[in-house]
Amino acid sequence: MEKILIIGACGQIGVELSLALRQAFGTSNVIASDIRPPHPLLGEGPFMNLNATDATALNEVIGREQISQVYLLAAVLSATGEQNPMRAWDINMKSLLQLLEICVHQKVKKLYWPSSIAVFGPTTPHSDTPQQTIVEPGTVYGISKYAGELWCQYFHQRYGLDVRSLRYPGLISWKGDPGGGTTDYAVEIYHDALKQGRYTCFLKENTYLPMMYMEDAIRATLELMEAPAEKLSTRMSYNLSALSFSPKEIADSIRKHIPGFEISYAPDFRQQIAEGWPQSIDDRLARHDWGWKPRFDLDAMTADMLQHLREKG
Ligand code: AKB
Repeated sequence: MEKILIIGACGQIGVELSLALRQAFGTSNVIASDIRPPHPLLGEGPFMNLNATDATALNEVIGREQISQVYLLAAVLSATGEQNPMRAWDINMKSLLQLLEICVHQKVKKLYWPSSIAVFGPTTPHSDTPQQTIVEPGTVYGISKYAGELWCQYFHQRYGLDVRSLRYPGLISWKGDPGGGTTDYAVEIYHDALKQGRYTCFLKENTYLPMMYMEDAIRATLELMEAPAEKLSTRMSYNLSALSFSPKEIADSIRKHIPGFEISYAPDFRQQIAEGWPQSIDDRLARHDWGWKPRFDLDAMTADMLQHLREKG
């Protein structure tokens, strides 16, 4: 029987991943944790307040609860990270490095840690970015993610730790709220379209970025974690792809449901971050190794987002 700990369960990925893991493994076997109070959608399942950088508390919980799988989702994202780079580095790296050691020491069976397209930078080929290519990240978030990937690979090679990882593109969801990312516009736009019929975007209209609907991202995570270890040919992080669109294209997609929707553009510091990232991703390795295939295209995602946000009110 698996016993699972999710660290950072109240964030954009954490909420939905917690619900999916509870469905798959049983509510009582999945402990959600966060430094924040429990998210309302997490309901009645086990929850504890945990600081991702508190090694003593993590070690104690993992030992006491006999945790077999850990998902570390707590992180400072790209835009917030640039406001205070040292804090972002400290939180992102400390939480991972301490946990890698604890997982080895406590014989945790599997560790999941997300990476991001932010590992790539301005010198990376921008279109169909390969799994292995020039990697010179331009944000502290990207630097911490790339360093983290290398540490994950090191712990796998040196200690045999079964650590798995995905390079998420921008994630779009209606349940959990995004926080501090450069791709967050693609969530805000749906909220503002419904509430105000207009949106001011902090990126330019033709800024293409890789994106993915959360339902696909959660399925990818569960599929990677269930894949037989011998199928995984990298212990860095897998490129993962679904969509690539610009603010103008998402606005056009929204207009199919809200004809009068208006978008204007007021690019800020996040434009430079976005311009350093890939526009589309080559994820053939993930498709080959563990059968990854996305389901949502832009219009299917828009229809689903607007329907759920309308129902939510
Ligand atoms: C961000 O924009 O920082 C994140 C990411 C792409 O990892 N959504």
